[in-house]
Amino acid sequence: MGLLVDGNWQDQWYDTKSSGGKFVRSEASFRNWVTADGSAGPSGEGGFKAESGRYHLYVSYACPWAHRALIFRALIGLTDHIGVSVVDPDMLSDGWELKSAFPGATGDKLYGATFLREIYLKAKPDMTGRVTVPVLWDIERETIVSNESAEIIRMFNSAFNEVTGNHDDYWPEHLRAPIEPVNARIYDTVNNGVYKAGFATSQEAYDEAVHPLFDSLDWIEDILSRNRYLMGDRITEADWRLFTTLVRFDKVYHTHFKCNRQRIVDYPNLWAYVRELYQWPGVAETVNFDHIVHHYYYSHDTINPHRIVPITADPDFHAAPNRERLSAA
Ligand SMILES: N[C@@H](CCC(=O)N[C@@H](CS)C(=O)NCC(=O)O)C(=O)O
Repeated sequence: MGLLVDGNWQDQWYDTKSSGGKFVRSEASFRNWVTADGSAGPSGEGGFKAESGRYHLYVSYACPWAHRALIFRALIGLTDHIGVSVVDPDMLSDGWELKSAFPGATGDKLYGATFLREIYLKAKPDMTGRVTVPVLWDIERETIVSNESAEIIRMFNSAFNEVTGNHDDYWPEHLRAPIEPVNARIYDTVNNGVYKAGFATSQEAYDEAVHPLFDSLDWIEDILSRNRYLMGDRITEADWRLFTTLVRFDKVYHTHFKCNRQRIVDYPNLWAYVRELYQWPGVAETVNFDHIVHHYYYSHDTINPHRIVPITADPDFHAAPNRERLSAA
């Protein structure tokens, strides 16, 4: 695990000393947007027009942020238009590696690179920052469009409509304002909350993360006892953003990150909702539990120094969710 400093790799773990034992996630470095006509998006520069075959995704099946991008690629029908390279599940002293020995890992399909940092350095030779997945790569300009999953899924949601002919909308105009506070709470206390609990190096930092996490799961359980989806009858990006954390929860976060007040299977509505989303067409193919389990337990030796990859429970994600009753007729 490490990061790039002026284009050079430095092997170091997250610094929690300067933050009282708290894990603080860095901002993503590349924030351009693919748009239908190539005009600039809400941040970064223009020149990234939506075209079939022009873009490539670098992902880890283990990573919940990269998983969002894989899900949107599947939902929007982008699989024939945007290729994918899957990194090796283990993230060790060289960071993400593009090896293909682990089943499901593909190596680098574009350049045959060994490490993901080579892709970052191709985009920015003097790069300073973390080498994270997902990465949306522009094959034409040979640069990174974006490494921020929240923005990649919004590009996928609408920029490629003319390319795919798919107009499904998971960020509809009338829900954009009310989605924001839901996304913000879930990001802070759930998606990132599990990491803050897991990577905490002081009791205070752990307590500060784990209680809000379970308060939020209780809050979501209550919403889902009345609503089929977070925003009501309609599935939105808020649900997919939540799903990638929930689907990993019982196998990884519960044990490895000490988020163990309850499991997701202990919440009737959350558990049925995760199954419904898992069974959504195209989604199960984006979930690879071997990568998920191996990555976390093996990569984080600060938390699991002997790198023992445990057996994990096997909840039945294929059981019927029976949530139709919550939809308005
Ligand atoms: N803000 C980013 C976060 C991505 C992220 O932190 N990915 C993790 C994997 S789950 C990573 O690549 N970490 C490597 C590192 O921090 O060095 C996003 O949502 O796209």
